[in-house]
Amino acid sequence: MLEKINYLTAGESHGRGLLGIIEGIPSNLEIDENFIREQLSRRQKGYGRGSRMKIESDFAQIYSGVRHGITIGAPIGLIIENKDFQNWVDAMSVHKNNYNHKITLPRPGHADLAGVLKYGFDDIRNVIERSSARETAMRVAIGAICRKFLTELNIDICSRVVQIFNIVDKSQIDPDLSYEKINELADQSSVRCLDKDSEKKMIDAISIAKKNGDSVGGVFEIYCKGLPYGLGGYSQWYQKLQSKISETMLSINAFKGIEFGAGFSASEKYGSQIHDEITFEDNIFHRQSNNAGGIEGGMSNAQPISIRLSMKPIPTLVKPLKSVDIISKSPELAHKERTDACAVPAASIIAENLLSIVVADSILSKFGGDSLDQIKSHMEASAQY
Ligand code: EPS
Repeated sequence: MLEKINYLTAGESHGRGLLGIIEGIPSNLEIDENFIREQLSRRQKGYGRGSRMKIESDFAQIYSGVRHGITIGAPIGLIIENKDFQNWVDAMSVHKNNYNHKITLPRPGHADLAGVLKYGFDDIRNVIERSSARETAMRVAIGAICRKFLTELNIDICSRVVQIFNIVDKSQIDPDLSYEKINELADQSSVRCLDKDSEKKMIDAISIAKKNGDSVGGVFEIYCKGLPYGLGGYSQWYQKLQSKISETMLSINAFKGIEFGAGFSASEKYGSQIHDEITFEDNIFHRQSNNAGGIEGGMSNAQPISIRLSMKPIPTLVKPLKSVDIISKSPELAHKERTDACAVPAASIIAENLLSIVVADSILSKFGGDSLDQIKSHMEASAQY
C-alpha cells in the first residue's frame, strides 16, 4: 500500500493507447520525455520478444503536470500511443460496429477463463486486451518519473538476469562495479546476463522454446542502493517495506515469486550463519554481509536492497495446450495469439522502474516535503551514519 504516491493506468493492448496519471511527485524535478523514453526502450528489448515490439517504438507524451521541463506538483498525465492500433481499428473500436469475431478458447495460465466468468463475457478478447503485459509500458513510464526523482537523491537501481529456463548464471557481481556499469553491461546482453557462457546457453534455450512454439521463464536480481535507515516501518503491517515492494513486484504479469537477500536459502541455515553482524568504525555502522537484503524489521537498514524475482513462462503458446470452448464446452486447443517466447529481460526493466515507485513513495512518507529541495534538506537534516 503506497502512502504518498497515487497512480493509475488505463488502456487496452491493441486499443488507441495507454493512459497514466501519477500524483505525489514533488515540484521542481527536472523531467523530460527522453528520460522516460530510455526506460521504455529498454523494456522493449531482449531476445525472445515477439514481433509486436518491432511495430512499437514506445514514447510517453507528457500531457500535464510538467512545465518547461520541470514538475509543478500537479498530477502528471501521460499517453503512449499504440502504433498497432491501426491494424485493430474495427476489432478495438469503442463504437458499435459489425465486427463479430469472438475468441472463445481460453489459454491455460492466462487471465482468460477466470476473466470471462468474472465479467460475464462471451468473448475472451475483452479479457486479453487489458490483462496483456502491454500495460506495463505505462507503468514503466510512471516508474521512470520516480526513478528520476531518486537519481536526484543519489539512489540507484540496477538488475541482471540470472536464470532462463534451467540455465543458471551463478557468477557473483564484481563489487567494484557501479550500478550504472552493471546496467550498461546487462543492457549490452540480449538476455541481460553478465556471464558470457550462461548468456549463450540462455539464448539457445529461448531459441529451442521458440522453435517448438513454446515459452520459457526465468529469474533476475534487482538491487537498490543509497537508501537511508528507516524507510518503511515495523509498527503496522502496511508500513513494512518488504510488503510494499512485494505487492508491487508481484503485480507484474507472470511474476510468481520474490526473495529478499538470502531468501529461501536462509531456511536451511542457523541464525548465527545468516544474520549480518554489526560493527562501528569511522563513526558509521557497518555490516559484514547483506543476507537480509537491506531490510530488517520491515525497514531499510542502509544496506543495498537485494531482491530475486521469478517469472513463469508466458502462457500464450504458439503450440497451444488443451482447453475447452467457453460457448460449446467442447474440447479444443487454446487460442493462439502473437506472443513472446521469453520476456524475462524486459521484466527486469519493468521491475527496476516499479521498484522506483515504491522507494520514492517511502522516501516521501518518511521525509515529507512538497518540492525537491525541501525533501533533499529534510533528508540531509536527518542523515545518521
Ligand atoms: C506486450 C505486448 C503484447 C505481447 C506481450 C507483451 O503484444 P501483442 O499481444 O500485440 O503481441 O507481446 O504480452 C503477452 C505476451 C501477454 O501474454 O500478455 C508488451 O508491450 O510488453
